Amino acid sequence: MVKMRGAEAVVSSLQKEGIECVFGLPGVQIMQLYDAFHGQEDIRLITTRHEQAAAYMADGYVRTQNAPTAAALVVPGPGLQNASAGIGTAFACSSPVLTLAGQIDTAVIDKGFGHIHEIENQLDVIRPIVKWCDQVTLPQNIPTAIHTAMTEMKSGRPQPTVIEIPPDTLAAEEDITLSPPAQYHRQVPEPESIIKAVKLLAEAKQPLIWVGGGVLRSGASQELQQLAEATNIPVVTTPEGKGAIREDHRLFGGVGYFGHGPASWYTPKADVILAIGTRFTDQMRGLTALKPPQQLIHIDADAGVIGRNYPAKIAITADAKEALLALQAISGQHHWQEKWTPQERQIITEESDAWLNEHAPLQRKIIQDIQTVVDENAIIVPGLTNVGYWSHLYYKVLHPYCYHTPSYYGTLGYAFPFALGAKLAAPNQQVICLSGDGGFAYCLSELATAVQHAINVIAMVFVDDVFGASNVDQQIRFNNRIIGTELHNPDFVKLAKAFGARGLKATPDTIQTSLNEAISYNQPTIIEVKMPVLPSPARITPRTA
Ligand SMILES: Cc1ncc(C[n+]2csc(CCOP(=O)(O)OP(=O)(O)O)c2C)c(N)n1
Ligand SMILES: [Mg+2]
Repeated sequence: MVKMRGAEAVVSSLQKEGIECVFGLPGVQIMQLYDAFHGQEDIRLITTRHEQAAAYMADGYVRTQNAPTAAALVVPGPGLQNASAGIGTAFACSSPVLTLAGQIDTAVIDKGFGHIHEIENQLDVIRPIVKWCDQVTLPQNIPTAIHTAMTEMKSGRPQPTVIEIPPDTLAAEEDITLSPPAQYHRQVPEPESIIKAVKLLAEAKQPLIWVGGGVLRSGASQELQQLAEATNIPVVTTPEGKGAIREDHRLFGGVGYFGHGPASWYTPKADVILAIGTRFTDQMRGLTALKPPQQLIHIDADAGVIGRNYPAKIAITADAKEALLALQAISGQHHWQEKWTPQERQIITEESDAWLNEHAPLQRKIIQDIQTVVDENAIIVPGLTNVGYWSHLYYKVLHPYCYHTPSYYGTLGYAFPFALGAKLAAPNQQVICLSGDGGFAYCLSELATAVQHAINVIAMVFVDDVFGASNVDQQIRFNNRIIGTELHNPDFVKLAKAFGARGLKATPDTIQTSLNEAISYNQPTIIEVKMPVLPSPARITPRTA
């Protein structure tokens, strides 16, 4: 037990839990905490220009390291509400981000007196987008609260947590005992269901493994690859699952997105599908969606998502890594000849390639040009922009944690700040975000953060002078009645320079040269790419045969 201020207990607890970086924005109720970061060297404190960016950056850091090593720190009321788009994104993406939120003084919480940043029932505002949240009003309870938050994020499905602490609690000095760091708890599968699953797969005519982001969260890429190799079953992924298996692996089938991509050629042919860490969301519409009599073996850390969008013949609530190890352990009891002939797989590749080429040749060229220039382990953050959607289908991810989406949350504006968090987490890897002119503007003030802390991200900003996805929607569904989707843009190169960053102008034809130049700068850089307005995969009806 040591005498310390509540704020010091927070910082010491974060240090013990392995938090390396806190993204915050100061304000009166959290100044005690800001002060407690003074003079210590274990945790880096980065102040952002908007709380949404603090949450996105923490998420970028956490997902890149695949561990809860970053947190966000915000004032109550508007601060937490500003951060909520980022917390919600982390929730959708099963990302364990801790947010520390301020409160007003303990004596006046929920009284409605009108204190600065006051909001009644603050935790109710974020309850739908956190796994766990709590209020701490006694300094001696701070270590347990942080320990509980970290334990929640290291158990079952990892999702964000929030702790709110009033300023008087942060300021008060008490005898405080720190907690030991939280441990990972991985749920093991029930052996019976694993035996049944392996039998069903072995007897299948054309089995398929369908992989979502849960495999990456569980750190199970190697186990996935080993199971695929042991059973000769091809693997397809969601955009969130990209990188779970090398996309040049002989058993990689491709990605599915809104009923497009090679996965949509595989899935209808499969009779048994082993789905891991995924839940067949809306983005799996069209041919990619399962139909009876296809049989689903569904593995997820969250029992609640199993069978939600398609009934599971075999439901396995377990951590992906544990389940994959268990499947592999008994797979040797069966003989696994290749059920998909090389010719059949070749035809799928050719047909899906031809189909994609017909629908998005320019996007394909841009994405392949990016791929040609960047390192194999470059981190790509595709925003909600046309090239970003198509990169789900075209960009070949070769390593885990090198490709990050906002999943079904579809968070416009997350890409640039997320990329800044990713770069801080992996300073030796190239980090490139793909943003639209609309999306980039959400957090363009973070150019200042990038320059201030030398966070050398390359932001490719695709400029079509419209909120493209919505503009194309008006063209297609509303008979070209364009309203409210056109944008007035700054000169992004001058804008970058105004912040002290670098800027380059490019066209789809000069991507390779511009990107090479940007990489050579090793400074925060915007590449402004002039683009035509193009339809997204979501607006293209999936093929019907
Ligand atoms: C927070 C949020 N607000 C609104 C949307 C709806 N939305 C999705 S894409 C899009 C247009 C994006 O425009 P831009 O960033 O310029 O990319 P483009 O489609 O033009 O390539 C909008 C408004 C969203 N996904 N998220
Ligand atoms: Mg645009």
